[in-house]
Amino acid sequence: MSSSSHSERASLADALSSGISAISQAASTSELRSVMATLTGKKGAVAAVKSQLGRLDNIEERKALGVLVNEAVAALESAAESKFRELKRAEFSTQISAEKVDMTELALSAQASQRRGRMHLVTQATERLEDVFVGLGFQIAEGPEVETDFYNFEALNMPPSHPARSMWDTLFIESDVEGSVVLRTHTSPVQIRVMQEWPPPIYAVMPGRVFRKETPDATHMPVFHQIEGLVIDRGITFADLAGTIESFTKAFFGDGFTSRLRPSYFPFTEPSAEFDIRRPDGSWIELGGCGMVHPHVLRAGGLDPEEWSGFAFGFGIDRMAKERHGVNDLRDMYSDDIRFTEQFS
Ligand code: FA5
Repeated sequence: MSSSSHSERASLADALSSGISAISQAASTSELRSVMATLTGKKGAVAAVKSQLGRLDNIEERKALGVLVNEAVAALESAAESKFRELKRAEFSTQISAEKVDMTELALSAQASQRRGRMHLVTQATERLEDVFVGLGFQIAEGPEVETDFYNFEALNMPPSHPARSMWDTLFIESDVEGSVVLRTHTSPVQIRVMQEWPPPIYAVMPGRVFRKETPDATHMPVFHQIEGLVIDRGITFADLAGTIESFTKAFFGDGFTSRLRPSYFPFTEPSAEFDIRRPDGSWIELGGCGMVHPHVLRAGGLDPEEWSGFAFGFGIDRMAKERHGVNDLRDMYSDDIRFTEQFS
């Protein structure tokens, strides 16, 4: 072995040991990358040894040193690889703990910053009404809010130009045939839809939103809610209607309340009545209309009036909620102020 080969081997051994120690001291993956770039780069210690290779005259020595250089590079790379894995694992767990979310803290801060919502009085009343009627053996049905003139008026025994149509201040929807599509003014059109779809006997209630061209005041809203009731069976009489309304009054308002029916007029019922309830203090309030289903309406629903008879009713849910909770003004229920709703849940 020549002296020059000896010194190359020595500097290669130095380069290897100082490289291994630099690798083991790297504190992060990025530091390791720059250590490796220096060690194995063009100006690095390994490259310096490599550049000496050409100067060796003895071809055998050159080969042998070449093998040593390759081994040194492989040793550096494998040391770097295992160090890289070690550093990566450490960095990953640091990152995980930095990003860890404390769910208890999150829940507490959500509780502090968010207030719980409350169900609207009308929703509460509707759900309670449904419960009461389901308890009395009724099923629940729904119909569309945008209705045709046929269902809202005509099928309810109000042909075009019938004066009773003016009982409801109607909001019309633009349509091909002027006046043929309306925002339903009451839930009574659902009576027809149910009769057309369900085979009798029918015991159904139909809650929903209705629309009228009205100026809001303490007892009127342009958008409000009704619940329609329909009973169709054989041999149904006015006494069944009165009995049902009385049972409902007690179940919904309480035992201290009672009901009465006053003669009235609706084109779709005959006879017709207004339904009032008496508060425990003796005062009366009007809640809705009712009556025996008119034969024309039974026919429009596809039923034979000789075989089937029935009664129907329609109450204002907003007014019932107002009454049940002692609210003075319907408009307060639509103020969207949580402090108002919170008082009633
Ligand atoms: C009707 O709408 C009939 N369809 C009721 C009916 C059904 C009669 C079945 C016979 C058989 P009326 O227009 O009176 O009737 O309204 C019924 C109830 O809705 C009223 O008694 C009242 O409680 C409520 N109501 C009416 N207008 C308003 C309004 N603008 N704001 C809030 N509630 C209202």
